[in-house]
Amino acid sequence: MLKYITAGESHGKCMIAVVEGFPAGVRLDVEAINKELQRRQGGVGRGPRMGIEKDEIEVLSGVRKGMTMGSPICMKIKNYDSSIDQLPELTRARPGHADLAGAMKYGFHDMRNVLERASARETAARVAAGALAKTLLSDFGIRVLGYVRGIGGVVDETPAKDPDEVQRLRDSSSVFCLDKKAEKRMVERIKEVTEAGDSAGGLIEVTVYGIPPGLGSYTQWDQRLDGRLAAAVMSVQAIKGVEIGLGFRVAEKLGSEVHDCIFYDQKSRGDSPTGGFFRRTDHAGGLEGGVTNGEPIVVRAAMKPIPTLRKSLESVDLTTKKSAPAAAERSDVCAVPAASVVVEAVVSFEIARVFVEKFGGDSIQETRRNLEGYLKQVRSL
Ligand code: EPS
Repeated sequence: MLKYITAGESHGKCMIAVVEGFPAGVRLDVEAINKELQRRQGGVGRGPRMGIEKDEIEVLSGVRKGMTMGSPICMKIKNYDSSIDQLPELTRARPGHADLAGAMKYGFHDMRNVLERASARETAARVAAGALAKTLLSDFGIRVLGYVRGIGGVVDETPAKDPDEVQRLRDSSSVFCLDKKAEKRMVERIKEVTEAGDSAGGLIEVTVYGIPPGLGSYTQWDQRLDGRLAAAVMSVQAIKGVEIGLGFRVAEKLGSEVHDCIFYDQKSRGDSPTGGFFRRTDHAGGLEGGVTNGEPIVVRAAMKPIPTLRKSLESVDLTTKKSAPAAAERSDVCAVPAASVVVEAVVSFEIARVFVEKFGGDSIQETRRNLEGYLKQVRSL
């Protein structure tokens, strides 16, 4: 089974991602992975730390002569700020951060022991694992694109139809959204929030293009792909809500407005991965019964504002038990653009996972053979 774990503290020596069960025979594209890591470091609203770090991977195992061998792939990202042992104690918990909950759980008095691992620095390792998964998916024509839909109440609902266009627009935006006017307003909003000593959250969307039907399963609760994707996305630091397709908007609409009518085109039967079946809308976000239906998967995530505020919130000092303003550490004001790269990465990994579960993943040749046989079966329905 394809899986990954991460290790490393925010100001420790490095971040690590170990990916297990990755097929043999894939060329490991270090440049493509580093490009994703650099994207994660960017976007308006990031704090001074990103000027210190230069995220790039060093591959420690699982690859020979540039090719994966089926063995665990260990990727290391060096931390340039590795001051963990010199940093002062943190005793004034930040509301919204893992500080207090973590201190109660582990019995720590110094909450730095919590924040070092709870920190979103860990997402650098997740992006490395997700970018690796994306190299596998791209071999099968599957594209995963994450972009920003909103920051601090400024919303961008530009349709995301064509993947080339989405990528072009996103990559030319300083906040990774699709509309120039919205970008300007989002940047202004981040500026206002920064001046006010506050922080801002936002909305992220990820679309998976070119996904074959039949991934995931309705036969058991933990095999439903919608649930698996929601868990993967919800596990990203600061994500408080996940939607698939219309998501929460289905609650106020009628059945005739929500469900995607089914059409069939005899002519495209031979070349479409769905054997000629298609939809004109994608309100289901590509998933029905927890199974892909061949339409693009659309996942949305709501990110809360960063808990570290220059204008500190009310809290309590763990040592004195007296009221005290929360600790104000160096931090980002808005990391929604960065989080869009992370959400894209975790969605990519989950899609790659379900893909090799269905088609086999000892080697890429095996995966390809099984996919081709399966698509033949779909076309003969
Ligand atoms: C974070 C606090 C900041 C962010 C960090 C997440 O770090 P520092 O305290 O070192 O300034 O920059 O994010 C990253 C380091 C990163 O790579 O994304 C936190 O407390 O969660």
